[in-house]
Amino acid sequence: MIDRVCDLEREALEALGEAGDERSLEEWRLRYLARSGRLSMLLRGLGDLPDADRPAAGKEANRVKLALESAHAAVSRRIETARLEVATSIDVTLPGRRGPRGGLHPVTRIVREIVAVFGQLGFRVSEGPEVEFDSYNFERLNIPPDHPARDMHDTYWLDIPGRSGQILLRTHTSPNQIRIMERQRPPIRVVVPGKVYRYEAVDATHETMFFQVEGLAVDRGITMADLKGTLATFARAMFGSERRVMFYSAYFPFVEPGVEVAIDCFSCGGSGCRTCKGTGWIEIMGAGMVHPHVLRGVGYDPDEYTGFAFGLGPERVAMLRYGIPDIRLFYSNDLRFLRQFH
Ligand code: 2NM
Repeated sequence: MIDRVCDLEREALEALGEAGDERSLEEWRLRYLARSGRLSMLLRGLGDLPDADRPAAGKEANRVKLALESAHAAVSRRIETARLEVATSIDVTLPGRRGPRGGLHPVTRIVREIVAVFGQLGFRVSEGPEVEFDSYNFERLNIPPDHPARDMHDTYWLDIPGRSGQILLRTHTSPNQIRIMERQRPPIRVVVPGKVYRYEAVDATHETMFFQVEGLAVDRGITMADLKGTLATFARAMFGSERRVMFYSAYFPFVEPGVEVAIDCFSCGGSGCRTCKGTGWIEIMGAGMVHPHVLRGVGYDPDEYTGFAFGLGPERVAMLRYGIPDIRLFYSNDLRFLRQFH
């Protein structure tokens, strides 16, 4: 028995030399010293010894137990001291590592820039709900249920019991212009940025969610000349003070007359290139004089008040300005793309 206890002591002390950290030290303790460890197992055999041998064996076992315990304590202190030395050797006065810094999305930047330009021209900003009534999105914008213009807006309808075909994701921000006109009397000068939704096939120039910035000015005596002056000023602020601006006839149900606005190509100066598809002109927005039906619908007398409205796509502006070939890049969350605009 005494030999076996001494053998165990030798083995345990040798194994302890290998314990270099808290975890291996604890493994050592469980193996040799714990209640179910090797030493306890040996001591359980004491009772089977002849009476004469028991005291000496017990004494030896106790000595080994104390020796292992104090060896354990010594190694434990050594490990703890080493750990503290590492901790206190950290120079807390060193500058910290910087975390990655975020940046504004390119579309957010363009939206803010557009809004800022109109802000300088006296326009306020308003944001409205993305979930809308059919009446605000279509009917009150002079787009009745059977109107062919509804085909231009493939709509996401919300599936709400008892309200089928009434609630949708707005296909343009214009319903908010209706809300604004309903709430207040002219003079109105407002720009409305926000997300819009269209249920359509996604490709390089079409997404199902994208942004619009629309705007509206209503007052006594507003004419097409105000529209032209305001939008030409905007176009030159966004694309260069030397831009030529062209207005040509176009159809939108909520305006009459309606126009499209183009600038001479800032890439080739008008001689024709990829950016302007060889035409020398780049279409940047739609606009028009607010339709009398729309004005009457919000309680304005079209003989007293007139107004112009416009709309443009910030993704398209960003694509033109930065030469981005595919609208899907904006919404794919690829940091290699997005980081270029920080
Ligand atoms: C466009 C083009 C032309 C427009 C009209 C209105 C409202 F509500 F006043 F009637 N809001 N926006 C409008 C007019 C939008 O986007 C291409």
